Amino acid sequence: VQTISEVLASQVPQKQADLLALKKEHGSKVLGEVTVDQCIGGARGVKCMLWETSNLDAEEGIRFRGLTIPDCQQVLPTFKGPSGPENGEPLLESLFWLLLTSEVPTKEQVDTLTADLHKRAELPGHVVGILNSLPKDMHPMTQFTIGLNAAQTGSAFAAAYQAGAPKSSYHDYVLEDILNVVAQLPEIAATIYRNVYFDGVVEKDTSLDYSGNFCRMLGYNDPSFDELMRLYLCIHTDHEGGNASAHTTHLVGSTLSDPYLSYAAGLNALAGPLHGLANQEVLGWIQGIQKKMAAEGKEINAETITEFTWDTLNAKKVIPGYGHAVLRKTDPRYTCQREFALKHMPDDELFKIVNTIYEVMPGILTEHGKTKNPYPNVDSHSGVLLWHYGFTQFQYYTVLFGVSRAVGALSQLYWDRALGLPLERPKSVTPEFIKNFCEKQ
Ligand code: FAM
Repeated sequence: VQTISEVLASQVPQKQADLLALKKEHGSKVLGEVTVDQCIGGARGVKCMLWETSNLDAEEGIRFRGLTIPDCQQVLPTFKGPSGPENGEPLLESLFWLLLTSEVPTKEQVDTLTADLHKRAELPGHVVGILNSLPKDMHPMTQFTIGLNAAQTGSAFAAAYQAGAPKSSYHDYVLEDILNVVAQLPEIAATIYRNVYFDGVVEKDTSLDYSGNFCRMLGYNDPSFDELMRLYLCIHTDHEGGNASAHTTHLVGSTLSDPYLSYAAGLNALAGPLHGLANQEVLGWIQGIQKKMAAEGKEINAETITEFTWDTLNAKKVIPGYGHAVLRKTDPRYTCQREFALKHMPDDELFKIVNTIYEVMPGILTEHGKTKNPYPNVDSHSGVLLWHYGFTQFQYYTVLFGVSRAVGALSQLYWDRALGLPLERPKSVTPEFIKNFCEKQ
Protein backbone atom coordinates (compact mmCIF):
# COMPACT_ATOMS: atom_id res chain seq x y z
CA VAL A 1 0.00 0.00 0.00
CA GLN A 2 1.45 3.38 -1.05
CA THR A 3 1.90 5.85 1.84
CA ILE A 4 0.52 9.39 1.62
CA SER A 5 4.07 10.75 1.06
CA GLU A 6 4.64 8.36 -1.85
CA VAL A 7 1.31 9.20 -3.48
CA LEU A 8 1.99 12.94 -3.18
CA ALA A 9 5.57 12.66 -4.48
CA SER A 10 4.23 10.87 -7.55
CA GLN A 11 1.72 13.69 -8.22
CA VAL A 12 3.97 16.76 -7.85
CA PRO A 13 5.77 16.83 -11.26
CA GLN A 14 2.56 16.67 -13.30
CA LYS A 15 0.81 19.24 -11.06
CA GLN A 16 3.78 21.60 -11.42
CA ALA A 17 3.65 21.21 -15.21
CA ASP A 18 -0.12 21.77 -15.26
CA LEU A 19 0.19 25.04 -13.33
CA LEU A 20 2.97 26.27 -15.59
CA ALA A 21 0.81 25.48 -18.63
CA LEU A 22 -2.15 27.35 -17.10
CA LYS A 23 0.10 30.36 -16.42
CA LYS A 24 1.63 30.25 -19.89
CA GLU A 25 -1.68 29.96 -21.69
CA HIS A 26 -3.89 32.24 -19.58
CA GLY A 27 -1.53 34.26 -17.35
CA SER A 28 -2.51 37.66 -18.70
CA LYS A 29 -6.29 37.01 -18.79
CA VAL A 30 -8.71 38.89 -16.46
CA LEU A 31 -10.65 36.96 -13.78
CA GLY A 32 -12.77 39.95 -12.72
CA GLU A 33 -12.66 43.55 -11.60
CA VAL A 34 -12.30 45.03 -8.11
CA THR A 35 -14.71 47.80 -7.14
CA VAL A 36 -14.16 50.46 -4.49
CA ASP A 37 -16.81 48.70 -2.38
CA GLN A 38 -14.82 45.46 -2.51
CA CYS A 39 -11.57 47.26 -1.72
CA ILE A 40 -13.12 48.92 1.33
CA GLY A 41 -15.52 46.08 2.21
CA GLY A 42 -13.19 43.16 2.99
CA ALA A 43 -12.54 41.98 -0.61
CA ARG A 44 -15.84 40.03 -0.76
CA GLY A 45 -15.87 37.96 -3.95
CA VAL A 46 -12.48 39.20 -5.25
CA LYS A 47 -10.97 36.26 -7.16
CA CYS A 48 -7.30 36.59 -6.24
CA MET A 49 -6.01 33.41 -4.61
CA LEU A 50 -5.42 29.82 -5.78
CA TRP A 51 -6.99 27.09 -3.61
CA GLU A 52 -7.45 23.54 -4.82
CA THR A 53 -8.53 21.44 -1.82
CA SER A 54 -12.11 22.76 -1.69
CA ASN A 55 -14.49 25.23 -3.27
CA LEU A 56 -17.49 27.00 -1.75
CA ASP A 57 -20.62 27.64 -3.82
CA ALA A 58 -22.95 30.31 -2.38
CA GLU A 59 -26.02 28.17 -3.08
CA GLU A 60 -24.92 24.56 -2.55
CA GLY A 61 -22.10 25.02 -0.01
CA ILE A 62 -18.78 23.23 0.25
CA ARG A 63 -17.23 20.64 -2.06
CA PHE A 64 -14.08 18.86 -0.85
CA ARG A 65 -12.08 18.07 -4.02
CA GLY A 66 -15.43 18.20 -5.86
CA LEU A 67 -17.31 16.02 -3.34
CA THR A 68 -20.22 17.34 -1.25
CA ILE A 69 -20.59 16.28 2.40
CA PRO A 70 -23.19 13.60 1.47
CA ASP A 71 -20.81 12.38 -1.28
CA CYS A 72 -18.04 12.07 1.32
CA GLN A 73 -20.37 10.17 3.66
CA GLN A 74 -21.04 7.74 0.80
CA VAL A 75 -17.49 7.07 -0.42
CA LEU A 76 -14.92 7.83 2.31
CA PRO A 77 -13.78 4.94 4.56
CA THR A 78 -15.37 4.89 8.03
CA PHE A 79 -14.22 3.42 11.37
CA LYS A 80 -16.17 0.19 10.97
CA GLY A 81 -16.08 -0.50 7.26
CA PRO A 82 -14.95 0.69 3.84
CA SER A 83 -17.70 3.34 3.39
CA GLY A 84 -21.44 4.09 3.45
CA PRO A 85 -23.75 5.55 6.10
CA GLU A 86 -24.52 2.20 7.77
CA ASN A 87 -20.84 2.07 8.65
CA GLY A 88 -20.95 5.51 10.31
CA GLU A 89 -19.19 8.80 9.59
CA PRO A 90 -16.06 9.12 7.43
CA LEU A 91 -12.74 9.04 9.33
CA LEU A 92 -10.93 12.39 9.52
CA GLU A 93 -7.91 10.57 8.06
CA SER A 94 -10.02 9.61 5.03
CA LEU A 95 -10.83 13.25 4.34
CA PHE A 96 -7.22 14.31 5.02
CA TRP A 97 -6.11 11.83 2.32
CA LEU A 98 -8.73 13.16 -0.12
CA LEU A 99 -7.83 16.84 0.50
CA LEU A 100 -4.11 16.22 0.07
CA THR A 101 -4.20 13.84 -2.92
CA SER A 102 -7.66 14.53 -4.51
CA GLU A 103 -8.07 10.71 -4.52
CA VAL A 104 -10.64 8.71 -2.52
CA PRO A 105 -8.48 6.41 -0.36
CA THR A 106 -9.04 2.73 0.37
CA LYS A 107 -9.47 1.69 4.01
CA GLU A 108 -5.98 0.12 3.83
CA GLN A 109 -4.43 3.44 2.72
CA VAL A 110 -6.30 5.29 5.48
CA ASP A 111 -5.05 2.77 8.05
CA THR A 112 -1.43 3.61 7.08
CA LEU A 113 -2.15 7.31 7.65
CA THR A 114 -3.80 6.62 11.03
CA ALA A 115 -0.74 4.63 12.12
CA ASP A 116 1.63 7.31 10.81
CA LEU A 117 -0.18 10.09 12.70
CA HIS A 118 -0.18 8.06 15.94
CA LYS A 119 3.58 7.59 15.49
CA ARG A 120 4.13 11.34 15.01
CA ALA A 121 1.95 12.38 17.96
CA GLU A 122 4.73 12.61 20.58
CA LEU A 123 5.01 16.25 21.73
CA PRO A 124 8.45 17.90 22.23
CA GLY A 125 9.31 17.54 25.95
CA HIS A 126 8.78 21.20 26.94
CA VAL A 127 5.27 21.66 25.45
CA VAL A 128 3.17 20.04 28.20
CA GLY A 129 5.19 21.89 30.87
CA ILE A 130 4.46 25.21 29.18
CA LEU A 131 0.73 24.36 28.87
CA ASN A 132 0.60 23.29 32.55
CA SER A 133 2.11 26.66 33.53
CA LEU A 134 -0.65 28.69 31.85
CA PRO A 135 -3.39 30.32 33.98
CA LYS A 136 -6.63 28.30 33.91
CA ASP A 137 -8.65 31.40 33.04
CA MET A 138 -6.56 32.07 29.91
CA HIS A 139 -8.91 31.44 26.94
CA PRO A 140 -8.40 27.90 25.54
CA MET A 141 -7.71 29.33 22.06
CA THR A 142 -4.88 31.48 23.45
CA GLN A 143 -3.46 28.42 25.18
CA PHE A 144 -3.84 26.44 21.94
CA THR A 145 -1.81 28.84 19.83
CA ILE A 146 0.88 29.02 22.58
CA GLY A 147 1.07 25.22 22.62
CA LEU A 148 1.44 24.99 18.85
CA ASN A 149 4.08 27.75 18.75
CA ALA A 150 5.96 25.95 21.54
CA ALA A 151 6.00 22.75 19.47
CA GLN A 152 7.67 24.62 16.59
CA THR A 153 11.07 23.52 17.91
CA GLY A 154 10.27 20.33 15.99
CA SER A 155 9.96 21.97 12.58
CA ALA A 156 11.81 19.98 9.92
CA PHE A 157 11.24 22.75 7.38
CA ALA A 158 12.75 25.47 9.60
CA ALA A 159 15.84 23.32 10.21
CA ALA A 160 16.19 22.39 6.53
CA TYR A 161 15.81 26.01 5.40
CA GLN A 162 18.51 27.13 7.83
CA ALA A 163 20.71 24.32 6.50
CA GLY A 164 20.31 25.70 2.97
CA ALA A 165 17.84 23.18 1.50
CA PRO A 166 17.06 23.91 -2.19
CA LYS A 167 13.62 25.41 -3.02
CA SER A 168 12.77 22.26 -5.03
CA SER A 169 12.74 20.29 -1.74
CA TYR A 170 10.69 22.68 0.42
CA HIS A 171 7.43 20.72 0.04
CA ASP A 172 9.05 17.50 1.30
CA TYR A 173 10.01 19.14 4.61
CA VAL A 174 6.70 21.02 4.76
CA LEU A 175 4.85 17.70 4.46
CA GLU A 176 6.84 16.34 7.41
CA ASP A 177 5.79 19.35 9.50
CA ILE A 178 2.16 19.19 8.31
CA LEU A 179 1.80 15.53 9.29
CA ASN A 180 3.48 16.26 12.65
CA VAL A 181 1.28 19.30 13.37
CA VAL A 182 -1.93 17.42 12.54
CA ALA A 183 -0.68 14.49 14.66
CA GLN A 184 0.23 16.66 17.66
CA LEU A 185 -2.76 19.04 17.81
CA PRO A 186 -5.10 16.57 19.60
CA GLU A 187 -2.73 16.09 22.55
CA ILE A 188 -2.06 19.83 22.80
CA ALA A 189 -5.83 20.43 22.70
CA ALA A 190 -6.63 17.63 25.15
CA THR A 191 -3.94 18.76 27.62
CA ILE A 192 -5.56 22.23 27.70
CA TYR A 193 -9.05 20.74 28.21
CA ARG A 194 -7.96 18.38 30.97
CA ASN A 195 -5.93 21.15 32.68
CA VAL A 196 -8.69 23.75 32.64
CA TYR A 197 -11.72 21.59 33.46
CA PHE A 198 -10.45 18.41 35.12
CA ASP A 199 -7.33 16.84 36.64
CA GLY A 200 -4.85 17.40 33.83
CA VAL A 201 -4.54 13.69 33.10
CA VAL A 202 -4.57 12.74 29.38
CA GLU A 203 -5.16 9.04 28.58
CA LYS A 204 -4.49 7.86 25.02
CA ASP A 205 -5.89 4.88 23.14
CA THR A 206 -3.96 4.50 19.89
CA SER A 207 -5.83 1.29 19.07
CA LEU A 208 -8.53 3.70 17.88
CA ASP A 209 -8.52 6.10 14.91
CA TYR A 210 -7.49 9.77 15.19
CA SER A 211 -10.94 10.95 16.35
CA GLY A 212 -11.58 8.08 18.75
CA ASN A 213 -8.16 8.54 20.39
CA PHE A 214 -8.84 12.30 20.63
CA CYS A 215 -12.11 11.58 22.47
CA ARG A 216 -10.29 9.29 24.94
CA MET A 217 -7.62 11.97 25.55
CA LEU A 218 -10.42 14.48 26.24
CA GLY A 219 -11.85 11.96 28.74
CA TYR A 220 -14.84 10.65 26.72
CA ASN A 221 -15.42 6.94 26.25
CA ASP A 222 -18.63 6.68 24.21
CA PRO A 223 -18.59 5.16 20.68
CA SER A 224 -21.52 7.42 19.75
CA PHE A 225 -19.48 10.48 20.74
CA ASP A 226 -16.56 9.06 18.72
CA GLU A 227 -18.90 9.11 15.70
CA LEU A 228 -19.89 12.72 16.41
CA MET A 229 -16.21 13.68 16.67
CA ARG A 230 -15.53 12.07 13.26
CA LEU A 231 -18.36 14.08 11.69
CA TYR A 232 -17.41 17.27 13.57
CA LEU A 233 -13.72 17.08 12.63
CA CYS A 234 -14.52 16.33 8.97
CA ILE A 235 -16.99 19.14 8.35
CA HIS A 236 -14.81 21.88 9.89
CA THR A 237 -11.64 21.04 7.88
CA ASP A 238 -11.87 23.26 4.82
CA HIS A 239 -14.14 26.02 3.51
CA GLU A 240 -12.10 27.16 0.46
CA GLY A 241 -9.25 29.64 0.85
CA GLY A 242 -10.80 33.01 1.68
CA ASN A 243 -12.04 32.35 5.22
CA ALA A 244 -9.88 34.08 7.79
CA SER A 245 -8.13 31.03 9.30
CA ALA A 246 -7.33 29.40 5.93
CA HIS A 247 -6.30 32.69 4.33
CA THR A 248 -4.05 33.63 7.27
CA THR A 249 -2.33 30.23 7.19
CA HIS A 250 -1.78 30.60 3.43
CA LEU A 251 -0.45 34.18 3.77
CA VAL A 252 1.93 33.48 6.65
CA GLY A 253 3.10 30.28 4.91
CA SER A 254 3.89 32.30 1.79
CA THR A 255 6.69 34.04 3.73
CA LEU A 256 8.23 30.55 4.26
CA SER A 257 7.24 30.57 7.92
CA ASP A 258 6.96 26.84 8.69
CA PRO A 259 3.57 25.04 9.10
CA TYR A 260 3.67 25.36 12.92
CA LEU A 261 3.97 29.17 12.79
CA SER A 262 1.62 29.45 9.81
CA TYR A 263 -1.18 27.49 11.40
CA ALA A 264 -0.66 29.15 14.80
CA ALA A 265 -1.41 32.40 12.96
CA GLY A 266 -4.50 30.77 11.38
CA LEU A 267 -5.67 29.75 14.87
CA ASN A 268 -5.52 33.37 16.02
CA ALA A 269 -7.87 34.27 13.16
CA LEU A 270 -10.18 31.39 14.10
CA ALA A 271 -10.38 32.82 17.65
CA GLY A 272 -12.40 35.77 16.36
CA PRO A 273 -16.15 36.01 17.22
CA LEU A 274 -17.12 36.58 13.58
CA HIS A 275 -15.26 33.39 12.61
CA GLY A 276 -14.58 30.26 14.66
CA LEU A 277 -15.49 31.66 18.08
CA ALA A 278 -19.12 31.87 16.88
CA ASN A 279 -19.69 28.25 17.97
CA GLN A 280 -19.03 29.33 21.56
CA GLU A 281 -21.13 32.50 21.08
CA VAL A 282 -24.13 30.43 19.91
CA LEU A 283 -24.26 28.50 23.19
CA GLY A 284 -23.89 31.73 25.16
CA TRP A 285 -26.79 33.24 23.21
CA ILE A 286 -29.03 30.21 23.75
CA GLN A 287 -28.19 30.20 27.45
CA GLY A 288 -29.26 33.86 27.44
CA ILE A 289 -32.69 32.79 26.18
CA GLN A 290 -32.92 30.00 28.76
CA LYS A 291 -31.96 32.33 31.64
CA LYS A 292 -34.37 35.09 30.56
CA MET A 293 -37.33 32.75 30.05
CA ALA A 294 -36.64 30.99 33.36
CA ALA A 295 -36.54 34.34 35.16
CA GLU A 296 -39.81 35.44 33.51
CA GLY A 297 -41.41 32.03 33.95
CA LYS A 298 -42.00 31.85 30.21
CA GLU A 299 -41.74 28.89 27.82
CA ILE A 300 -39.07 28.88 25.12
CA ASN A 301 -41.01 28.87 21.85
CA ALA A 302 -41.16 30.59 18.48
CA GLU A 303 -42.73 33.67 20.02
CA THR A 304 -40.25 34.12 22.92
CA ILE A 305 -37.27 33.32 20.69
CA THR A 306 -38.49 35.96 18.23
CA GLU A 307 -38.74 38.51 21.05
CA PHE A 308 -35.26 37.65 22.32
CA THR A 309 -33.84 37.87 18.79
CA TRP A 310 -35.20 41.38 18.28
CA ASP A 311 -33.71 42.40 21.66
CA THR A 312 -30.30 41.21 20.35
CA LEU A 313 -30.67 42.95 17.00
CA ASN A 314 -31.95 46.18 18.56
CA ALA A 315 -28.91 46.13 20.84
CA LYS A 316 -26.87 46.25 17.60
CA LYS A 317 -25.46 42.77 18.19
CA VAL A 318 -25.21 39.93 15.66
CA ILE A 319 -27.08 36.64 15.96
CA PRO A 320 -24.23 34.09 16.25
CA GLY A 321 -24.51 31.06 13.98
CA TYR A 322 -26.44 32.91 11.26
CA GLY A 323 -25.22 34.61 8.11
CA HIS A 324 -22.10 33.99 6.05
CA ALA A 325 -19.70 35.94 3.87
CA VAL A 326 -20.21 33.60 0.89
CA LEU A 327 -23.16 31.29 1.57
CA ARG A 328 -26.63 32.46 0.60
CA LYS A 329 -28.50 29.30 1.64
CA THR A 330 -28.53 26.99 4.68
CA ASP A 331 -25.02 25.67 5.26
CA PRO A 332 -24.79 21.94 4.37
CA ARG A 333 -22.54 21.66 7.41
CA TYR A 334 -25.67 22.62 9.41
CA THR A 335 -27.84 20.10 7.56
CA CYS A 336 -25.57 17.11 8.16
CA GLN A 337 -25.41 17.96 11.88
CA ARG A 338 -29.20 18.16 11.95
CA GLU A 339 -29.38 14.71 10.37
CA PHE A 340 -26.94 13.37 12.99
CA ALA A 341 -29.15 14.84 15.75
CA LEU A 342 -32.33 13.38 14.21
CA LYS A 343 -30.60 9.97 14.18
CA HIS A 344 -28.92 10.07 17.59
CA MET A 345 -30.78 12.59 19.78
CA PRO A 346 -34.21 13.48 18.31
CA ASP A 347 -35.69 14.41 21.72
CA ASP A 348 -32.77 16.50 22.98
CA GLU A 349 -33.95 19.75 24.65
CA LEU A 350 -31.27 21.98 23.07
CA PHE A 351 -31.86 20.36 19.64
CA LYS A 352 -35.52 21.42 19.90
CA ILE A 353 -34.47 25.01 20.67
CA VAL A 354 -32.07 25.06 17.69
CA ASN A 355 -34.89 23.76 15.49
CA THR A 356 -37.25 26.49 16.68
CA ILE A 357 -34.55 29.13 16.09
CA TYR A 358 -34.18 27.74 12.56
CA GLU A 359 -37.96 28.08 12.03
CA VAL A 360 -38.06 31.78 12.94
CA MET A 361 -34.57 33.22 12.31
CA PRO A 362 -34.44 33.44 8.50
CA GLY A 363 -37.73 35.36 8.55
CA ILE A 364 -36.56 37.73 11.26
CA LEU A 365 -33.18 38.42 9.63
CA THR A 366 -34.90 38.99 6.29
CA GLU A 367 -37.27 41.45 7.97
CA HIS A 368 -34.31 43.08 9.76
CA GLY A 369 -32.98 43.60 6.25
CA LYS A 370 -29.19 43.77 6.81
CA THR A 371 -27.58 40.36 6.42
CA LYS A 372 -27.14 39.07 2.90
CA ASN A 373 -27.57 35.52 4.21
CA PRO A 374 -30.37 34.97 6.76
CA TYR A 375 -29.65 31.24 7.04
CA PRO A 376 -27.66 29.21 9.61
CA ASN A 377 -23.99 28.38 9.27
CA VAL A 378 -22.03 25.49 10.79
CA ASP A 379 -21.76 27.10 14.22
CA SER A 380 -25.45 27.30 14.97
CA HIS A 381 -25.69 23.51 15.38
CA SER A 382 -22.29 22.25 16.50
CA GLY A 383 -22.56 23.11 20.19
CA VAL A 384 -25.90 21.33 20.58
CA LEU A 385 -24.35 18.02 19.59
CA LEU A 386 -21.34 18.40 21.88
CA TRP A 387 -23.53 19.48 24.80
CA HIS A 388 -25.71 16.36 24.41
CA TYR A 389 -22.68 14.17 25.21
CA GLY A 390 -21.86 16.21 28.31
CA PHE A 391 -19.26 18.39 26.59
CA THR A 392 -20.70 21.56 28.11
CA GLN A 393 -17.55 23.69 28.36
CA PHE A 394 -18.47 25.89 25.38
CA GLN A 395 -15.57 28.32 25.93
CA TYR A 396 -13.50 25.41 24.58
CA TYR A 397 -15.53 24.62 21.46
CA THR A 398 -13.39 26.65 19.05
CA VAL A 399 -10.35 24.53 19.98
CA LEU A 400 -12.15 21.54 18.43
CA PHE A 401 -12.78 23.67 15.34
CA GLY A 402 -9.04 24.49 15.40
CA VAL A 403 -7.95 20.83 15.43
CA SER A 404 -10.09 20.23 12.35
CA ARG A 405 -9.26 23.36 10.33
CA ALA A 406 -5.56 22.41 10.40
CA VAL A 407 -6.34 19.51 8.03
CA GLY A 408 -7.81 21.81 5.37
CA ALA A 409 -5.50 24.81 5.69
CA LEU A 410 -2.35 22.66 5.86
CA SER A 411 -3.35 20.36 2.99
CA GLN A 412 -3.42 23.43 0.78
CA LEU A 413 -0.16 24.71 2.31
CA TYR A 414 1.53 21.56 1.02
CA TRP A 415 0.45 22.42 -2.54
CA ASP A 416 1.38 26.09 -2.07
CA ARG A 417 5.00 25.00 -1.53
CA ALA A 418 4.96 22.09 -4.01
CA LEU A 419 3.70 24.45 -6.73
CA GLY A 420 6.15 27.17 -5.73
CA LEU A 421 3.48 29.81 -5.03
CA PRO A 422 5.22 33.10 -4.15
CA LEU A 423 4.97 35.54 -1.25
CA GLU A 424 1.40 36.91 -1.13
CA ARG A 425 1.41 40.69 -1.47
CA PRO A 426 -1.76 42.49 -2.66
CA LYS A 427 -1.54 46.23 -3.42
CA SER A 428 -3.11 48.60 -0.83
CA VAL A 429 -4.38 52.01 -1.94
CA THR A 430 -4.89 55.29 -0.08
CA PRO A 431 -8.25 57.13 0.06
CA GLU A 432 -6.61 59.91 -1.97
CA PHE A 433 -5.59 57.44 -4.67
CA ILE A 434 -9.16 56.08 -4.88
CA LYS A 435 -10.58 59.59 -5.14
CA ASN A 436 -8.14 60.73 -7.83
CA PHE A 437 -8.34 57.46 -9.74
CA CYS A 438 -12.16 57.44 -9.72
CA GLU A 439 -12.56 61.10 -10.62
CA LYS A 440 -10.62 60.42 -13.82
CA GLN A 441 -13.11 57.65 -14.84
N1 FAM B 1 -26.91 38.89 12.83
C1 FAM B 1 -27.05 40.24 12.73
N2 FAM B 1 -26.53 40.99 11.74
C2 FAM B 1 -25.84 40.34 10.80
C3 FAM B 1 -25.65 38.95 10.81
C4 FAM B 1 -26.23 38.22 11.90
N3 FAM B 1 -26.09 36.90 12.00
N4 FAM B 1 -24.91 38.59 9.74
C5 FAM B 1 -24.64 39.73 9.08
N5 FAM B 1 -25.20 40.78 9.71
C6 FAM B 1 -25.05 42.19 9.36
C7 FAM B 1 -23.59 42.54 9.31
O1 FAM B 1 -23.12 42.79 10.62
C8 FAM B 1 -23.61 43.77 8.44
O2 FAM B 1 -24.08 44.84 9.23
P1 FAM B 1 -23.24 46.24 9.22
O3 FAM B 1 -23.37 46.75 7.80
O4 FAM B 1 -23.92 47.07 10.24
O5 FAM B 1 -21.83 45.87 9.57
C9 FAM B 1 -24.71 43.44 7.42
O6 FAM B 1 -25.52 42.41 8.03
C10 FAM B 1 -24.15 42.88 6.12
O7 FAM B 1 -23.32 41.81 6.48
P2 FAM B 1 -23.16 40.60 5.42
O8 FAM B 1 -22.52 41.15 4.18
O9 FAM B 1 -24.46 39.88 5.29
O10 FAM B 1 -22.19 39.60 6.16
P3 FAM B 1 -20.59 39.68 6.20
O11 FAM B 1 -20.04 38.98 5.02
O12 FAM B 1 -20.15 41.08 6.47
O13 FAM B 1 -20.26 38.85 7.52
C11 FAM B 1 -20.53 37.05 9.03
C12 FAM B 1 -20.46 37.42 7.55
C13 FAM B 1 -20.50 35.53 9.19
C14 FAM B 1 -19.32 37.64 9.78
C15 FAM B 1 -21.85 37.62 9.58
O14 FAM B 1 -22.91 36.91 8.96
C16 FAM B 1 -21.96 37.47 11.09
O15 FAM B 1 -21.47 38.29 11.83
N6 FAM B 1 -22.58 36.32 11.57
C17 FAM B 1 -22.68 36.08 13.00
C18 FAM B 1 -21.34 35.49 13.51
C19 FAM B 1 -21.14 34.08 12.95
O16 FAM B 1 -22.02 33.25 13.02
N7 FAM B 1 -19.93 33.83 12.42
C20 FAM B 1 -19.52 32.48 12.01
C21 FAM B 1 -19.44 32.33 10.53
C22 FAM B 1 -19.06 30.89 10.23
F1 FAM B 1 -19.19 30.61 8.93
C23 FAM B 1 -17.62 30.62 10.62
O17 FAM B 1 -16.73 31.29 10.16
N8 FAM B 1 -17.47 29.68 11.49
